[in-house]
Amino acid sequence: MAVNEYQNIFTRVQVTGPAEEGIELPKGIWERQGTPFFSYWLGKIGDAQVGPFYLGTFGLLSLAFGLTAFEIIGFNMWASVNWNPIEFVRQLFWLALEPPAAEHGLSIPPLNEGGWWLLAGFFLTISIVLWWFRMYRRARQLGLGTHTAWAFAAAIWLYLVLGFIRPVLMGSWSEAVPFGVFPHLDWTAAFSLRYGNLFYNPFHMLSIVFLYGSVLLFAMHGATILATARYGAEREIEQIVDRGTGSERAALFWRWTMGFNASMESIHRWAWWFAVLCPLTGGIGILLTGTVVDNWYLWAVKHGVAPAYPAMLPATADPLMGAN
Ligand code: 07D
Repeated sequence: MAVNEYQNIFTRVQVTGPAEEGIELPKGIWERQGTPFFSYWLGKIGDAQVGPFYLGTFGLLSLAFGLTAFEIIGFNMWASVNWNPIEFVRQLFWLALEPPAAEHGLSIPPLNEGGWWLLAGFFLTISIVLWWFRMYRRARQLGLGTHTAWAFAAAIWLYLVLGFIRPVLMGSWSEAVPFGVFPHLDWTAAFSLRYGNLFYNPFHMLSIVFLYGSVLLFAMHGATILATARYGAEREIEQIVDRGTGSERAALFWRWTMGFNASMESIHRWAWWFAVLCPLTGGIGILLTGTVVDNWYLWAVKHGVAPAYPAMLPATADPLMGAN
């Protein structure tokens, strides 16, 4: 094979044959749904076989609750432009379903004053939690470990801190994130400004380390396996114990480049931990904000992380001093 024949960026191999139905399911009320078919273009980025699909009770309920949340959010946004379909599409990215105002605290407000937000959040949370159970149960049913479900749980932790746990600790739903594309970004920027710049929050720092670290590890591992796929290294797991394989060349490449190499097993544990620690540390950072630390910049100055602004201006009198 010429050297450049297997410089694969897109998938070059598509297996065709009878559709694979998967292992037997234990007797239950649900069957796998849908007749499998093959797609050439999906085969370029993944498996060409589409279906069958397992819906199940948790899947069905999760989709139903998720759709309800989606509809509540969508209809509220549409109502906010007087049901004008053109404006709805034109302004879609700017439209929001906002949480209740601060004066409502943690009470249940009227629907149009944040009640819809509370309801949408409630349904969305049920939907996400049901989807978690679906992941867990599908993994168990196939005899897998439950690593995917626990990684998803780490993301759900951050989601719950942002939308539920921290607002409850702060005593107000108004602390939570609005639904909406740009509005949730505005919230993010405003949150950082309100609490003295999130860059100085050490858990935000850690979360970024794991975010960027995940990207780096994914790029290194993906590139390594593509580069050694010509020697069959995508059969990584079988090759863990073998010498003289594609996987061994992959390991040697890194040992020669940086002196140390992950093993074919450990690289996946590196990837899992980096990905999981991103929202885990992030959630801790958000939980501390406003509850334990009110201003991350002043916190950072106090702990010698950031320099204080130099006193450039003459001292000013506080207008409130001596007011009483
Ligand atoms: C958000 C939660 C889990 C999601 C789940 C899915 C649905 C589907 C659909 C109804 C991702 C739920 C499902 C929603 C519903 C329908 C149709 C996971 C999430 C379960 N930051 N920042 C992080 C960087 C700045 C700020 C994390 C970089 C500024 C705030 C991450 C920079 C300001 C928060 C990160 C930067 C600021 C964060 C997110 C650079 C102002 C958070 C990790 C280079 C803009 C969050 C501790 C993640 C956090 C967060 C990166 C800058 C504010 C590491 C690279 C200074 C308020 N920032 N950030 O996995 O955890 O998210 O902070 O400038 O809350 Mg930041």
